[in-house]
Amino acid sequence: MANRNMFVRLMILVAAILLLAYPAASRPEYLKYFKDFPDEIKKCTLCHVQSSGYGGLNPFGRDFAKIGSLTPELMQLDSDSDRYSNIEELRAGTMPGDANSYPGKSTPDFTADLTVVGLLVAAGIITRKLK
Ligand SMILES: [Ca+2]
Repeated sequence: MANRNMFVRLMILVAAILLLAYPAASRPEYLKYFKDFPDEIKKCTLCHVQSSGYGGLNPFGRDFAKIGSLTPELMQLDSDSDRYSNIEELRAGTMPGDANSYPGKSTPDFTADLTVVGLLVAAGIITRKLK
């Protein structure tokens, strides 16, 4: 019985690690618009406030939703008011919806950091339960 409980807990830990380690990806129907741009922009925070894709749209996401496609009008806008047009940012691999990300200064991707923190918390919880 004890071995079975330990096996179940180990499987839960493995599942948690896999879920935390799997990076969130942009939805394919929107990602197709950005296929010719650097990989650095191909994540949920291109259009959303949070890397999970929740939390609403950022300024670029709102402009994209309003216009509906990558039109010349959208490309010439500076959605996040950081003095770089959306097309300059997309070509440079920086985020046109984040004023703290612009050519020459990209924002770090916190997804990897959050994954490590999540793994450490999960390992701590499981270890504590096994004692
Ligand atoms: Ca920006």
